[in-house]
Amino acid sequence: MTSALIDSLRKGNRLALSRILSQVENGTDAGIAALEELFLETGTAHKIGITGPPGSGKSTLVNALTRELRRREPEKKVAIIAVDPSSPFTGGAILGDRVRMLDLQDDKQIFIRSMASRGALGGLAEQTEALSQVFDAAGYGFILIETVGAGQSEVDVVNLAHTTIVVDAPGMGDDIQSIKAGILEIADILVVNKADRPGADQSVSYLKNMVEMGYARSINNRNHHLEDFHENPVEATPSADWIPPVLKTVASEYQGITELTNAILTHAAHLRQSGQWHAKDQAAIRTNINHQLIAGLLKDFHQNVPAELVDSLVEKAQKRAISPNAAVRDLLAYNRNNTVESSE
Ligand SMILES: Nc1nc2c(ncn2[C@@H]2O[C@H](COP(=O)(O)OP(=O)(O)O)[C@@H](O)[C@H]2O)c(=O)[nH]1
Ligand SMILES: [Mg+2]
Repeated sequence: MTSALIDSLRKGNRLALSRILSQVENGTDAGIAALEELFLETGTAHKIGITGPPGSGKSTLVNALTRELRRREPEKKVAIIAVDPSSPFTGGAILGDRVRMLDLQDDKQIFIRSMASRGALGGLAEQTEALSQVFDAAGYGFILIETVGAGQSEVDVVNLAHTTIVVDAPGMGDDIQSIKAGILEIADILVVNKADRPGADQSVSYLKNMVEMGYARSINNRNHHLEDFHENPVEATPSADWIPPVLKTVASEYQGITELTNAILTHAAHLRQSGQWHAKDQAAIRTNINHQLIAGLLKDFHQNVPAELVDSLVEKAQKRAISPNAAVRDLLAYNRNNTVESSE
């Protein structure tokens, strides 16, 4: 049954796609099986993360960008994943998003999916990555991921993207302070949206300064590691050879969208030429495997080691009779000596 569903997805059936996305999101057996099969057909989509403070205009920008990407590369389908962990609405999207996204709904080569839950696949990043893989296998050439730039989980989400766009707007509270330093560092493209508002030019120069400072820093780091840079060009090439452009947009008026699209497509070409596309893909896969490995090892561990033993060592450590470090050593030794042999 699932296999028929997967075939429908391959043929472009939107209902099948929607059902598989739900299965994957809910972590059902069918969803996990589908993902295993579909992963082998992934690797072509350009994943683009859009992050920034609430109200900076991310959804409006995604809307405009989607239209422009469809116009520029009509053979490519566009998927939008709206990640909003704080949204109380089932399905994630706030009403404003839904309304604005309406003008995209006539185009059957565009698919919008909201995600509010952390779901069965662990963190938000894992969940987003799993949905991206389904879209990728379903032949979506661009996957736009909108997330509120609030914390580590959002950084994790956009780290899985090939291109990260950080959006800010002038006059938002303490202005640029609203962008967290950690978020700035992961930006491939910076956008000052709402450029129709006063203060846009100051925001642009501030961000340009930040970029220059960051660029100088990474150049220093690169010289520091010149040896491994030579030994392993792909792994060690920092993105220092890409200077994040700072662009102005008025998303609600479709202004600056052509330039932003140019920057996105140029960044993709840069990633491919420099070998970083390959490196990013590999890093994302490694992260994915590591996460699953940790979960699997822990599960094995708890099957091998009685909970009472763990409890008794916790108590000993609490009495300061042993250190946590010694407790772990004992537990790992027990696990090693009592591992149930897998039948070959
Ligand atoms: N003046 C102005 N308003 C904008 C612009 N872009 C978006 N908006 C408005 O800003 C509000 C928040 O936009 P939204 O896309 O929902 O922001 P998000 O929370 O970052 O997704 C909405 O009322 C938009 O219509 C812009 O370039 N200029
Ligand atoms: Mg939004």
